[in-house]
Amino acid sequence: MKPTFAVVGHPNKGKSSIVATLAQNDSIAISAQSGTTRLTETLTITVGNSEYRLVDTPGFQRPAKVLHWLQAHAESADQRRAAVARFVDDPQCQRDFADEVQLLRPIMEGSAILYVVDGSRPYGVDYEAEMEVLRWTGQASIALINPIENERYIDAWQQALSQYFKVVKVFNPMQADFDKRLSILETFAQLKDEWRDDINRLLVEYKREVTVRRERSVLLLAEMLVDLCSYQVSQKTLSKSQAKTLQPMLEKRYFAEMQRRESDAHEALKRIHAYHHLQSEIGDLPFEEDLFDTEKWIVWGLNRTQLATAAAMAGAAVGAAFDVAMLGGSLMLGALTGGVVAGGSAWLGADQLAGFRIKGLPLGGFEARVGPIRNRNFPYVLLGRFLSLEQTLSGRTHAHRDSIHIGEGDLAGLIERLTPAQQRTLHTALDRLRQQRPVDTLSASLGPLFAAVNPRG
Ligand SMILES: Nc1nc2c(ncn2[C@@H]2O[C@H](COP(=O)(O)OP(=O)(O)OP(=O)(O)O)[C@@H](O)[C@H]2O)c(=O)[nH]1
Ligand SMILES: [Mg+2]
Repeated sequence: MKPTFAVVGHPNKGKSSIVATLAQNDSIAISAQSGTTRLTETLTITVGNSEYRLVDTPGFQRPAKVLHWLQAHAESADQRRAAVARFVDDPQCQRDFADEVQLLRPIMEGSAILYVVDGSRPYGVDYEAEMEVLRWTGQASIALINPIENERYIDAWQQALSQYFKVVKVFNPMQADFDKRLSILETFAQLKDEWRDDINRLLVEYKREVTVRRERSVLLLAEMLVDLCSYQVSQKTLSKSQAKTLQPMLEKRYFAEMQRRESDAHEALKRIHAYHHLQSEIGDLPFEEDLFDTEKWIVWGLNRTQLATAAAMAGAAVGAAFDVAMLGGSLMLGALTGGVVAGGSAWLGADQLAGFRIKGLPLGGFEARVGPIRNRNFPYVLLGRFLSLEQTLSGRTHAHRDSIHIGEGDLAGLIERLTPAQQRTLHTALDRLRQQRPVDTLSASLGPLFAAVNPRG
């Protein structure tokens, strides 16, 4: 049998939340309503070439009565496991104690027990009946204290639980980061000797998966940047005036398509992080409100000073706006004062944001064209928005059911965490993208940013 763990306990104590977090599965039913899980559900968690199973179960409803039934069917300790087996198979019990039958069956079939309690509520004797019932199964077990609201009663719980369970751990499914999830799995490896190798292999696979996910995310971001920085729409017309009238329509199409492509990339990033139901909301790419007001872009991208530094590091066309020599050895973003950079929107490329052009065609007729955006900040805006989502996703567990707002990140702060050489590579790559020049170091230059967002993966 593969390693299998049944998560059991009182109703509404975060059993399903723990399953969702460990399985990285955001489709498991979780709610504030007690009795949300009514039927046992077995999830197979595949990581690389390894797998294990988690069983989500309904909570104990009437443990004292169940214990009473069991006591009436076992005279001595050697008969206890058989009594639980009878209980699970008994049609009358299946009717009277549907939840307990559901939760005990997988345990009788070989699942180890993860017993969950709430560390923010006091311990009480009424828990003893369910712990006793679990003990009667004779199955390997550990206890998890979930500090739902606070950690006030953790000590009392630890005292009580250690009477029944060899291992007692605190585990908060809403906050568990990668390391915490891994350390819980390590604990599972102690439960049964026969599962140890499987679980150790799983731990290795988990670490490998982090690398794979990161590579996929970097590639996705690189593809989106190339796509959106080079995107253009065009239409042929017979006359020049006809081409002119097309401008608003083409721009609308252009911006809508850019928005859609960016959103597709964000959805793909969610899927890489194993989110399939997560709703997110982000401000539109600030295109249409006021095309010349690139100040709005600074929310996600860089401010003018930071852009100037970036341009200087990339060895870009800086002469018109300021003297490279003034930058001296300062490589850090924000080292300049805003006043250094004159030039304004022309330098930023803001005055031809959408780049509408009409071109005469060699064989007659005209072509109206919108795009690509040549604004210096544009790739940074896309980058900042994508990394902001990455940051939100990697700092979250699959036990949350609320939607997310992709807020302004701190792109400049992230870039500052890179080495000067990495910064230079990044700025050079993004500047080349903006200029429609080929970049073969794009993925390599983006990778370090993901490490800056999340050093542990
Ligand atoms: N703040 C906080 N809320 C939690 C935590 N764990 C669970 N919850 C919330 O507690 C409620 C119950 O969580 P579930 O995971 O559905 O609990 P359950 O034990 O599976 O409940 P049943 O299926 O009804 O037995 C949900 O509203 C969760 O969001 C936690 O660690 N912190
Ligand atoms: Mg549940």
